Amino acid sequence: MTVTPATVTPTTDAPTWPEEFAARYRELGYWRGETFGAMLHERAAAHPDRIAVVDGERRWSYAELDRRADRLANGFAARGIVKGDRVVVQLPNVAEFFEVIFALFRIGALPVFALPAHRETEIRYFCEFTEAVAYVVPDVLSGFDHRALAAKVRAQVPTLRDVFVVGDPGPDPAHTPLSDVACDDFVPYDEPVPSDLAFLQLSGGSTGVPKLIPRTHDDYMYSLWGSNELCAVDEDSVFLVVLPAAHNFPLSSPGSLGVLYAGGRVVLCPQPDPETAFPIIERERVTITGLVPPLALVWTEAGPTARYDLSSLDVLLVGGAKFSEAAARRVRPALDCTLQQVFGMAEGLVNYTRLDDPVETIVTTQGRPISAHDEVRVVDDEDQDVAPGETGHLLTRGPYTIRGYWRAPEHNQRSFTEDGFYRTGDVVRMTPTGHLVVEGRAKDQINRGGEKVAPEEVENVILGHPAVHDVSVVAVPDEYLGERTCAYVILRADAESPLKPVAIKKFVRERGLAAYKIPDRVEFVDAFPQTGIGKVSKKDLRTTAAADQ
Ligand code: OOB
Repeated sequence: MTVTPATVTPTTDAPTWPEEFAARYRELGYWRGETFGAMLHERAAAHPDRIAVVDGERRWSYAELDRRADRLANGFAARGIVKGDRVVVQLPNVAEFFEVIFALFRIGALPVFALPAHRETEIRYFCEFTEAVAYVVPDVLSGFDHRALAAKVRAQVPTLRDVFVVGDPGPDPAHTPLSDVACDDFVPYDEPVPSDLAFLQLSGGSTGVPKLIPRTHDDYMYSLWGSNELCAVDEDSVFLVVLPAAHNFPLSSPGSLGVLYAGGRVVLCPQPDPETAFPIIERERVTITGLVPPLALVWTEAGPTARYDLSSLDVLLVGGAKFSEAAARRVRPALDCTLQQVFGMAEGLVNYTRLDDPVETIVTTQGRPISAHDEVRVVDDEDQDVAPGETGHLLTRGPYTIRGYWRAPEHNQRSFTEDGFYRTGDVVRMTPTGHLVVEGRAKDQINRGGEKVAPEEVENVILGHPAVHDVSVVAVPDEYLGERTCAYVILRADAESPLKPVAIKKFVRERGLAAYKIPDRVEFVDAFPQTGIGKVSKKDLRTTAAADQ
């Protein structure tokens, strides 16, 4: 009997690559037909004793990680979690993060990658929207009790059957310690195929609620080994996870998953400050890591006087937000390593400066795409290509860029062209060598040092305040973070005055929004500047906000 190779698994949840593109990406060897579950099995078979994950004093070999993922996969399957189910995973940089996601990958359930900073509003939305069957949390993190949050969300979301806690599950009988889930007996499950979805990543977002990004085993795996080639990652690489492990940058550019693909070692860093990270770099002989620009600034300041041996560090990736040329120039003198700028997005496209690019290119551009088959267009407002070197909107499609968000058909019409290009919302220009320089942004998003804030999401929360008539949230330039947030608020005529800015901040916090979304500044105004057609002019508000600093 001949078995036809699996094509792209059709799903009604999200548009996928047309078959001719999928066939091309396979023929070109980009999609190798691997799944994450099988990949880890293979690495464990090839080099069982090599260390895969280091978390403090814990050192898991590839065999150990593989065994743990297997046992947990059995446990999840025994609890009725099946292929295609969604599981919200909100874990900090701990070894269990990998155990959990590989177990889910194995049974084909989709991790939904929440960040540790997310609070009730976001988590409830992820659980409700994805109809998640389980939620994986730490016990207490930075003084915040995630079990209490889980109990609240579980009471509100009927699909949510299980809460798994890494650490102490607390008194709630509905919470199961993760350590009790694993089981040795094989429980049969339906395994995913390479064209299946592997997980849902979060978009930075420019809308009222974050969009979910469906990534397949095939496409994501390509972004990993494609990145590995450009970042010189191999089995001797030691990657330090400094940023939150679930974010696309530290996960895949080349990130922890890229390094595991290569058979290297992943070291978890619990906090991003130099006092925490530098001794770990020394002890573990870390060779490569990734930072957002504000952290890169802190590290370069601390580097020259550090009491630790950082000489093992070869490559420092910086991305997530624009890294200024002046700061970029300081990296090598301060840390004695090669800077690699990375301009990526959870939707797909990732650009890197090449390790052997001239220094001027490394410090003045945000790199060029991973793949010769990443199609990149720079267009004007009418989607017409601009002249070479001119600035315009970046559109892209390719072997690891999604063709649509998950369950968002209307939004997809706006975010993708008819022929499948993703509208990144970034304003760029391309140099003669094909490198991109990020010049700005057309999307209504604030980039707070790499953390993305959708003004509309914050505005919707503030509008819920009984004293607020209207609100507009904009970016204010900031030397350290690049941008901070400022909320302009018009109070109701009958509002009890005076209301203090702190009352608005407190309200946003109490509504359960991640701390990085709480406005840094709140200004009360009588009216908003308007555009010619009577819409709020965010451009004018941004100018006012910048001038008023
Ligand atoms: C990364 O991913 P997201 O999904 O959090 O954010 C993507 C957006 C981009 O569209 C762009 O607006 C901005 O973040 N961005 C940059 C940048 N890197 C990302 N803007 C200017 N310069 C850069 N170097 O942020 C992300 C994903 C994978 C790798 C690296 C970053």
